[in-house]
Amino acid sequence: DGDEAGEGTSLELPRLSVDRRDFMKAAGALGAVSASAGCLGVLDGGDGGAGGQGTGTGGKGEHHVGPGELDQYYGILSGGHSGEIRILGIPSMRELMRVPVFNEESATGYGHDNRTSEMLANEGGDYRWGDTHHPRVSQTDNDYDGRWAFVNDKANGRMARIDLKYFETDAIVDIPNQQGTHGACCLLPDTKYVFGVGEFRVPMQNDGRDLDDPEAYSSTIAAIDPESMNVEWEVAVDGNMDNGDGGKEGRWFFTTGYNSEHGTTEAEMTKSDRDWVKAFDVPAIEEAVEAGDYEEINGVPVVDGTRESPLNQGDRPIVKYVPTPKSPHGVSVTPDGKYAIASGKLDPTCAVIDIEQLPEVDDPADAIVGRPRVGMGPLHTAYDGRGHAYTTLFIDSQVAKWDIEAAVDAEEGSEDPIVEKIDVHYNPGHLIASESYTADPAGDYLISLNKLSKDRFLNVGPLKPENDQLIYIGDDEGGMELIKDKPSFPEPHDASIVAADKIEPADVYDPEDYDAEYVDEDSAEVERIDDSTVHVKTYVKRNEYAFPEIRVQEGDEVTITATNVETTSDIVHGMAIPEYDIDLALVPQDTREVTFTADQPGVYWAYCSYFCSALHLEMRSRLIVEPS
Ligand code: CUK
Ligand code: CUA
Repeated sequence: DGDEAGEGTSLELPRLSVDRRDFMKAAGALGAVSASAGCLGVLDGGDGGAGGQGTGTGGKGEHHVGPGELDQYYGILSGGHSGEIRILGIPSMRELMRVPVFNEESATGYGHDNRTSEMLANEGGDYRWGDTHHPRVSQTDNDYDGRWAFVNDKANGRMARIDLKYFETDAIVDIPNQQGTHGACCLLPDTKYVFGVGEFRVPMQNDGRDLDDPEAYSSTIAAIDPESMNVEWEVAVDGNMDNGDGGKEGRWFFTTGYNSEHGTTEAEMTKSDRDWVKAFDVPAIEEAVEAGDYEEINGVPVVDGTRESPLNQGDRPIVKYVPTPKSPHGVSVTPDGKYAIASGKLDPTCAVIDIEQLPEVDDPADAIVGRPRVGMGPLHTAYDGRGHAYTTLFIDSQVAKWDIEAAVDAEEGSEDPIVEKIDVHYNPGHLIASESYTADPAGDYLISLNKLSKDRFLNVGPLKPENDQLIYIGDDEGGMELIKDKPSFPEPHDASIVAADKIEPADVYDPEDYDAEYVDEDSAEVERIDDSTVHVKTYVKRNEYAFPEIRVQEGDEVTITATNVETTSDIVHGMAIPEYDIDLALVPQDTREVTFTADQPGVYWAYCSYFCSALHLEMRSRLIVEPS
C-alpha cells in the first residue's frame, strides 16, 4: 500500500495529489501511517529542505508547496470586522485573494462602481462595514458543490453570498428583526436554507417601544433561501444565540447561546449555571409556517419558539431547549451526523448531544450522552472523520484532540477521552479541519485561528497580527504537528476548507452573467442625453480607452460605462479619475459603471490603475470639464 502510494505520486505533479488524501485515510485505517509516512515526502515537490523528503515521519518539508506549485485546498476565512473574507491556499497558507463583502475596497473597486455600491446601499442596508465570522460553502448531498460561500455580518444583521465562480460578493440581505447575525450555516444535505443566527436580543419592533423591558426582547434564527436570498421565516426564542450548525439530514439545526437569564449586564447574563443548546426542528417549523402559526413582523413570518409558546408544548416542540453548562459557544455536528457537540466556553467540558435521541427523550437534557473534560475555555470543535474531535481551549492556549465514542462511554467530566493536546500561540478561537463541515472530512490539516500572537512575529506596533497556525493531524500515531504560523490581519473567526477540485472559478468574466451594457469598438460613444446628462461608453484594452479625451460641461451628471474587452486571462485594467474619487477595476470581459457629477472644471487624467503592459503608464484619457 505504502509503496504504491509512493510510486503514484511524482515530483512533477504541480498539485499535491488527491490520492494522498485517500492514502492517508487508508493508511490510518491500517494503522500504518507512521510506517509509510516517509513515502509522503515525495509530495514535497522539490523543497530540498532539511526536514524534507522521504526522511520518515513528520518532516515539515512534506507540507511544503514550492514556487509554482498549487495548493491542495482552498481555505475560505472570515475577516472579522475588516468586513471581508480571505482565500488561503492550504497547506502553504499563502493568502491568494481577499474578497470584500461588507466593506468598500479600492483595489477591486468594490463599492466604487454603481452595481456594488447600489447593492451595499440598498439590499445591504447602507452600512460602511460589517463583521464577518462564519464563511460556509454550499453543499449538495453533504459535500461541497463549489457554488457559493455565505457569510454573516455580526455587526448589522446581514447575510452575504459570494459567487465562487468569480470569488465575488453577489448578494446581500439585511435581515429584518436581527440586530447582529452571528452564526451562519447551511441546512444540509442540500443547502435548502442558509441560517442566520441572531445574537442580540432586541425589541422585535425596535422603534422606541419596550426600551426598558428586556423580557420583551427577542433574538431569532432566520431561514434564508440561498437562490433568492429572501428571508423565508424566522423563529424567535429565549436567550441570546451565537453559533449554529445543521444536522446532516435536513431536520435539526442547532444553536448555542447564553443569557438564558435575559439580563442586560455581564453579571446578569452569567448568573445561572445553565444555558441552552437550542435544537430547531426544521420540518416542524415549516409546518407551523404553512399552517399560519406565525406573526408577520417587518415582512417576515416569525414563529414563536420561546419556551412558553404553544408550539413547544405538544408532542413535537419546534425548538428543544437542551440545558448545558454556562454559555456554550461553538456547536458543530459530527461528520456522521450522529452528534452535535457544544463547547462549554465558561465550563471545561463539551456536551455531546445524541441527535437520534432528541425526538425520543422527554427531558432534552437526557439527549446529552457525553461530557468530556477537555480543558479551560473550550470554544470550537472540528473533526477528522476518524472519530476524533479537536477542540480549541481559549484559556489553556491549546487544541485538545479527543475520541468521540470514548467520551460517550466515559463518565461525565472524565479526561480519559483526551488523546492528545498541542500548544498553540495563543488563545485560539475557532479551529477548522479540512472539509470538516462535510460528511467526509479529509483529516489531514487543521487551522487554529489564534486571537493573540504576542511575540511570534516582528513587532509592528501595538496592534499585533493574529496567528493562524497550520497543524498536521493526519498521523494519529505520530501525533499532531505544528507546521506553520501565518500572521493575519484582524480578525478571522472561522473558515471552511474545501478541496481545490471542488471549486471551479472562471478565468474571465462571462458578460451574460451580469446585467450590464457590453461596450466594444462599435458601440463606444460619448452620448449627450440631455442638457445636463452625459453617458460615456468606452471599451478598455491594452493600452487605451476608446477616447483620448472626454469633454463634458461643469454640472453634468456623467455616467461612464467601461468594458474590459480583453479575453486574455489576468489582464486587468482600471479606470481611475483623480479628484473625482473614481476607481473602477475591470477584469477581462467585465463591464462596470460609475455615475458622478462633474462639478469641478478643469483637466483630469483618467488612468489605468493595474500595471497591464509596457505602455501602462501611457494608458490614459483626458477628462475635460468645461466651466459653465
Ligand atoms: S465565534 Cu468568533 S471565535 Cu463568531 Cu464562531 Cu467563536
Ligand atoms: Cu491598463 Cu494599465
